[in-house]
Formats: sequence, structure tokens, C-alpha cells
Amino acid sequence: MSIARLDPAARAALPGTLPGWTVLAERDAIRREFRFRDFSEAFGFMARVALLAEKHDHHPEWSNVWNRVEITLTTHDAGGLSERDVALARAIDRLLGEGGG
Ligand code: H2B
Repeated sequence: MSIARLDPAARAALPGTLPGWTVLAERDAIRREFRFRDFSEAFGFMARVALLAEKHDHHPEWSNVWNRVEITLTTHDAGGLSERDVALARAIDRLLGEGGG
């Protein structure tokens, strides 16, 4: 199923909507690094993100090194950023008590 890429207005709003996330220069994607006290906390976070991803039917590209989790979001079906990435990023931020509601 195809989905639209973000329009210019939504892109311009990204730093405000998702302050913790960086828009990548090398591809149309956003990325955030998360750090935890230890591996157990990092992996617990990943488990929660995995459930969110299933709920959203939208899945991260990610890596984990001990207490660090790096998450890259892009919409493969759109060939770049879409509202799905914004929605999942916001949901991930909310897991950490950020981003309001
Ligand atoms: N995740 C991401 N990041 N991009 C997609 O285009 C995507 C996805 N598509 N998760 C979904 C699954 C699609 O393949 C299924 C069939 O809904």
C-alpha cells in the first residue's frame, strides 16, 4: 500500500514536533539515539517499542550496543518520511514521558 511522503510544511515543522530527532542528510529519514542505565533497561525499552511498532504496523531500523539504542525511522512504502514516522516517533517519545499526551 502506498502512502504519501511528508509535504514541505510538515517537514518544516519537524524540529518543533520531534525535538529529540535528527533529520538525516544522507537519506530521507529521522534518527534518535537513546541511552539507558544498562542493557536490561535498553532491551526493556526495545521490547516496548516492538509492541508499539506492531500496533502501528510500522517498524524501526535500529541497533543496540549495551545501553544504547539507535532508532532510524523512514517509510519504505513511501521511499522516505511520512506521517507514519512522525506518529511512531511521537509514540516512542511518549514511552519516555516526553512529547505530552
Ligand atoms: N515499516 C516501515 N518502516 N515502512 C514501511 O513501509 C512499512 C513498515 N510497511 N512496516 C508496512 C510494515 C507494510 O509492509 C505492511 C504490509 O503493512
